[in-house]
Amino acid sequence: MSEAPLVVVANRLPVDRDPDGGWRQSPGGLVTALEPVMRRTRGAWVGWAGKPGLDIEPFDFEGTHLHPVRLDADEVENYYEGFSNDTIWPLYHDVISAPRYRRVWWDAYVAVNERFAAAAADVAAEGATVWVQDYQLQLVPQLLRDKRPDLTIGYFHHIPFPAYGLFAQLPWRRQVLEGLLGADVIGFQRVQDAGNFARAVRRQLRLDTKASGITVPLPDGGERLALARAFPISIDADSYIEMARRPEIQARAAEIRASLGNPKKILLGVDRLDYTKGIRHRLKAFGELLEDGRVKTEDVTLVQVASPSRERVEAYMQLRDEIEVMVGRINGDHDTMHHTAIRYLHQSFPREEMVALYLASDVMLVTALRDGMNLVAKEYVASRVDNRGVLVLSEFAGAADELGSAIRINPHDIDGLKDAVVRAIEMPGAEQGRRMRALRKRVLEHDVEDWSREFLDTLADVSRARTSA
Ligand code: GDG
Repeated sequence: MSEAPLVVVANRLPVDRDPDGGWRQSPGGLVTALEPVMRRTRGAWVGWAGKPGLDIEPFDFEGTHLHPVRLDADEVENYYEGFSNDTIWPLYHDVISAPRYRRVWWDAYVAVNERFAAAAADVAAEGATVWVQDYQLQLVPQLLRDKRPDLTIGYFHHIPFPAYGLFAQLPWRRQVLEGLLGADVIGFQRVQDAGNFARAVRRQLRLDTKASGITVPLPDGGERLALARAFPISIDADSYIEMARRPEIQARAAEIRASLGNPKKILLGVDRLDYTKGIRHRLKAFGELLEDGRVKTEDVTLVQVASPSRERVEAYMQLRDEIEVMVGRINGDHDTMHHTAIRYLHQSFPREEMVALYLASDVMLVTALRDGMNLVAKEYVASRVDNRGVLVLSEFAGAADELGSAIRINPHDIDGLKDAVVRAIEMPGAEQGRRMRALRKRVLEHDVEDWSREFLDTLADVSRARTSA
């Protein structure tokens, strides 16, 4: 047992198994964001190691104490693939795909959340701060508070929080709200998400909310104040700038362009293969532009990286089939011997290759139907050290609140999307530079370390106010 002053609780541990059986840091943004503070504070991280049925003893990894939580194969199916990814994910993304409400999934979700809460209660020192991450663990804040009232508890929600009319579908809506309200600070990506949460709390639990404060009743008849507000997440901008300046990555960008036959313009989409990302809408718009003759295969290539995701969930299998049929049709109709309309890659690449792709592309297409933030938009902008390139950005992605100099689109409006793509393709260099400089300013001024610092500072303020009250 460790006695950590800061504990992060997330579905996954910040490490992956490497081929020779050791551990290596996983590539995610959250891991990079928290690494410095974890190291400084000798923090602990509670999470699943990614393989079912494994009992792994706690161990130390690069200054962080890792505390694995075991999940059995049926729990991965019911808690993770079921309730998290087939109930909460579609419901919270405005029911783009129909959520499935299954009681066995809920039961597993409760059981697994209890296990995570118990593990966090074990490793946290007296008066420690615990930071719970994301929608797989919405019950953990209150479960943990019940066990350890001495702790300061934060929760960050990486995905959207839906309007009450949709949230109200959830058969366990009350339990979820009560679970989240166990936290002292509940962080969201957008102001709109925090507003939706506060509305749900008022409507469903009849609690008072004022600005971002929510008055939560205590079992002893007293009350405490929880804070629900926006903390937009960001990226480790410096590491993207550093990669984008490396000569070998710039050379790789030129090589990518050449291998596509040096088209005049390259359009790029980078997404997990997920129905929230609007990949079909993007392909439809591009296919119609080719059909209408407004763009030509010789001049313009769309590169679509669709990294494999949640491949055991039915809705994802279906989406993959639909997308691959669309790509096949468009390419069949428009490819020439020397040029392809769409270079489709159902693969994952190293970060360096992603940066080379960002540098090789004239237009980045982010057409999400709903997205908490969308880090790809920020990564593209940070990588464009040459102040060139155009970002086409859906207003339904959280990033739209910050990145006002992007070309804003509504992905449901296919004609509007087509016009935006043409405008991006034709945008003069001077306008690209003006817009890109403004976009970069925002991303560089607010990176992921600012995000974690702001969240943890706010949490510390709330905790001080509570103990001095
Ligand atoms: C959730 C929310 C929110 C993708 N393909 C490859 C690859 N990626 C990387 C990207 C980016 C990350 O994965 C994806 O982040 P996004 O933010 O775009 O989307 P989600 O995965 O849905 O993330 C989202 C986020 O949480 C953080 O709070 O912004 O709204 O849905 O970093 O670059 N990376 C590599 N190879 C790939 O093939 N190396």
